[in-house]
Amino acid sequence: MPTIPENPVLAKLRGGQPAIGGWIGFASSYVAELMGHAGYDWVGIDAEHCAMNPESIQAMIQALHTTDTVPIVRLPEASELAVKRALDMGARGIIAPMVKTRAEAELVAGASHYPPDGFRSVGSGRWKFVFDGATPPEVNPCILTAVMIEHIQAVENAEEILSVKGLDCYFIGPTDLGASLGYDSDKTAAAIKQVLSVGKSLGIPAGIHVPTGELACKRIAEGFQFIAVSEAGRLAAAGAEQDLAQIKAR
Ligand code: 3PY
Ligand code: MG
Repeated sequence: MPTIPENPVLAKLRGGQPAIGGWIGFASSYVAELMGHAGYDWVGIDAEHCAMNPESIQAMIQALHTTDTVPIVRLPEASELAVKRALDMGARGIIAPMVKTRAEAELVAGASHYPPDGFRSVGSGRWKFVFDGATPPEVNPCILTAVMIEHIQAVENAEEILSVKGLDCYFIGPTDLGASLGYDSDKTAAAIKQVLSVGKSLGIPAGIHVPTGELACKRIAEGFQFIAVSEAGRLAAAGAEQDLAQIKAR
């Protein structure tokens, strides 16, 4: 029997613990390597909003594979092709953006699991290096499948979406959610609370993107587990601004 590497992020989520992610919004295998060595549980490679081609996504996944950090790709869109490509490149999880309906959630869950659990197509890709010797069905429980809740329509359909079999957690996008609510922060906070409560009743781990470590701590206290903090480019800019401010103030 092959030994399938456990997905440590899934182990944490299933054990009720937080799994803290970094986030990278530009193509750089070096930065992926740096973020992995920083010690995050997982790193989100953002293929939705950023200039990334398949080769750069694969190189970032390979760089993360030199560390214990789990590579997770935020897909450009919630489609079967996007799921298949990211997973065949060696990602051990996917985050599907802007899922608003149960049908979309079912598509994502089905596309990320091989038969008999889903309809993921069997290709070779980087399989040998990620799940050496495993059969397709053995791989299924090692893949993290997350849908984003980031539109008021998704909040309204939260129960239907979050009860889809094969989803391991959900990930709230507070910025897009706010945009769908007229940028009203009170309404956005209420919508986040509502999703958290639906998710809790269904027993599915909650995720969210936050700008700072301080806010990550607050969200953990509220019950969130799958948390991405800031973004690598923003962290670099903040460090540069802080240094320059100190020098200018001398
Ligand atoms: C959002 O806040 O809309 C996001 O997509 C965060 O990743
Ligand atoms: Mg978004």
